[in-house]
Amino acid sequence: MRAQHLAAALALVLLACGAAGEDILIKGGTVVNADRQFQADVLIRGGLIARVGPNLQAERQGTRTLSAAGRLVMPGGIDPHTHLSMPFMGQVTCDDFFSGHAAALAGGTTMHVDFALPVDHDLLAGWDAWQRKAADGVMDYGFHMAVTSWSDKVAADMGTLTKMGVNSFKFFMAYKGALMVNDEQLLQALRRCKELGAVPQVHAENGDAVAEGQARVFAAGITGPEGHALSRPAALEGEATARAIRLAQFVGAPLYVVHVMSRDAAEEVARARQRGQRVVGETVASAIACDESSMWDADFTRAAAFVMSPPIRSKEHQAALQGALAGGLLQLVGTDHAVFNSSQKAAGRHDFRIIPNGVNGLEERLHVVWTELVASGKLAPTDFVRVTSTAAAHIFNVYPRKGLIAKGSDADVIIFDPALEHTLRAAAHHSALDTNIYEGYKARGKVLTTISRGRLVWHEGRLNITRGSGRFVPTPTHGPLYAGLDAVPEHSLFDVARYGGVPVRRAGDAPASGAARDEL
Ligand code: URQ
Ligand code: ZN
Ligand code: ZN
Repeated sequence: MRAQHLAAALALVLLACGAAGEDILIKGGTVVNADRQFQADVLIRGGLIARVGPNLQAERQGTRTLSAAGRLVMPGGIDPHTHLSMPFMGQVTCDDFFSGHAAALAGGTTMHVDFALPVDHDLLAGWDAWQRKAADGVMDYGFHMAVTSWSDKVAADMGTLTKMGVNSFKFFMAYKGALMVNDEQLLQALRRCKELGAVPQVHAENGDAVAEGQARVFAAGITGPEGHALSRPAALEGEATARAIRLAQFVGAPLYVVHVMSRDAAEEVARARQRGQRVVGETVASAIACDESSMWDADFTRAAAFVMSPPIRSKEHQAALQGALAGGLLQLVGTDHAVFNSSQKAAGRHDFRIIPNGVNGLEERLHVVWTELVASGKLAPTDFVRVTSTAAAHIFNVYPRKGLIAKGSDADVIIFDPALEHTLRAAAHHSALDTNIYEGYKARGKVLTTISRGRLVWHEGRLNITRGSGRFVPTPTHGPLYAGLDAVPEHSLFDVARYGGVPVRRAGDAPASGAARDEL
């Protein structure tokens, strides 16, 4: 449904039911949290979950009772990785906070964390710009901030932003000449994140090698979307992931690797976790459900729709990522929803290097993850909730307010029919995008009802949303990734104690205290 049609159609139902007025009672379902599933009813009041238990009765006049018999009642999805109204590669992603949220809610996602970009490398100007963009929103959202340069002001502004409710900062190791930072800047930024108790996130691809790969592939006369896949091999993602992980180890900071698209990167995350390093691996829906062959499609529009970075990989990588998720080596699934419509993508009709990078997924994520991983028996429903909601709530420190069906949590709840089959189509989606990389995808399991902050916003195939009813959710620093981390001695990597300690005392050396050593 095109944006103007969406706005017109939805405007009609605006105001239908905005604030969380009436009580909602969900009867007869199976509640699924990340730790267990159980038969229970759920009573919702004033935007919060008031009761969870057997045989609950309506307590007030006008209570809306919904049957969930034979269905699952789960926490609303949390998408940790989106780009709404983002200026990038000379274009602006065509989903704004209104259409993006509409898509999310129709797909059972009730909160997302969007990447704010600095304006002219100014983080606070970026924050202001993103707050303005979000004014059109209709659901809960948080912000990560990207850091694309380094200076004392950037370091200071990171501190300021943590006081305003941002606890995560992203660093691009690719997009040379645009967003990319070098290792020296990355080290400074990692150290600053540690000081602030903030989550450092990396886009891990070797930007210098990618630039060379692009030049070589284009020079070889390969100008189409398939060139995008060829020019950014998985080894360049593996290398940068390993490098970022080791630099985080050197600084003693946790690390969050966004959009893990390959076995190479997943193995680096797994290896770090195996040696006890606090590294989180986030993959995305397109990586576990799509494969690179689509970029070889003879239809440019279809092929270009799949162009994102790091690239969608082969079926082998897809299987490895599904296995890593099922085995707990990767912790959560986002979307990296960054949509450019076919005319925007056509800017790169004869040069894959300028096709704006990004794919859709906000509305499809839960359906795709359920179909690929739960319906196939690779993942239990409780783990589904963990990788699509609870893990993000934990990592970004908003649990148990978010990511849980329990008394006192925000009433972000979905009713899900695990067996209902349906086909994903652009014609039926709520994004402003005119294509859909999941066109024709046969999904198992469907979100029938979405409740956002106690408001019935998606039900029986209809959206009931109010423009401007979105809400910023601050994400406080010093979340679980930092719990107990201060017990690790500051200079743990510089093993100053070995061989009798340092500095070594030699004849003629001036007497010195250990103070400098302790600054290491
Ligand atoms: O790199 C990202 O995460 C942004 C720029 C979205 N685009 C993409 O291709 N991943
Ligand atoms: Zn990225
Ligand atoms: Zn992204």
